[in-house]
Amino acid sequence: MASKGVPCFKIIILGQFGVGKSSLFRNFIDGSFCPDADPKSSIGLDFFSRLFKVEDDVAVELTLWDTGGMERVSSLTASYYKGAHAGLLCFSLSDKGSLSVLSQFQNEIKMYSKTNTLFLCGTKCDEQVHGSSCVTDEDIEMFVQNFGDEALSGQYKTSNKTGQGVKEMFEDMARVLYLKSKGQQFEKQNTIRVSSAPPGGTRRTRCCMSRQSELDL
Ligand SMILES: Nc1nc2c(ncn2[C@@H]2O[C@H](COP(=O)(O)OP(=O)(O)OP(=O)(O)O)[C@@H](O)[C@H]2O)c(=O)[nH]1
Ligand SMILES: [Mg+2]
Repeated sequence: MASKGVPCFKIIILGQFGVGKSSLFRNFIDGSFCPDADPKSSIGLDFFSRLFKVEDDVAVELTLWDTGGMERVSSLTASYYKGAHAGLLCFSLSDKGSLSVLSQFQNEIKMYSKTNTLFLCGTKCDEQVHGSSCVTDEDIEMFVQNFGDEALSGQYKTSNKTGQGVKEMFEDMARVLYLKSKGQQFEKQNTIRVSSAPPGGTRRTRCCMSRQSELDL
């Protein structure tokens, strides 16, 4: 349920199949990770809201939407995009192809959501190894240049498995959306270059729980 008087922002997750969108969604809900997630098990839109503190006495509500794999059975419906304040473009750091396909979402999100706030998230940084299919910093730089640096309000590197960068990413997105909504300047975060090693070893791998969204928009 939307909290009274609290600024609310709808964020939609976009990206190729298997990059970890639903895992990120699950992480957002309760910090859990399911290594053997069956993508076929989640067909249908889902959303979940959480409060984030952005200033000493100010919190904002982020409502995160996951396609639940709907794009496999139909093109993403306009209702998914409708009213979104931001798009979270996800690619896997271990799959070059998943980065290049992201440009296709740029037009769709502009057309249906009328927002120009986009964030870029490289997932699976725990598995980034040096192989020809892995995404390098140069690949990302080139993508960002072609995409338009000004079009991105933040770039992050995360792992759903270890939890690296996930909490920080959502906190930063909340801050950016809040400042943007007030017409204020903000400093862009770019954690895309941080070391892929998790700071304190691996985090939890508490297994998946299926939780329905509590929000009734
Ligand atoms: N190593 C590693 N595996 C991950 C990570 N995130 C997701 N996975 C695995 O990647 C696979 C796909 O994850 P999903 O979250 O289902 O991906 P998705 O983007 O929602 O996939 P679709 O719904 O089919 O589009 C699962 O086996 C996850 O366990 C991560 O950060 N690290
Ligand atoms: Mg999914």
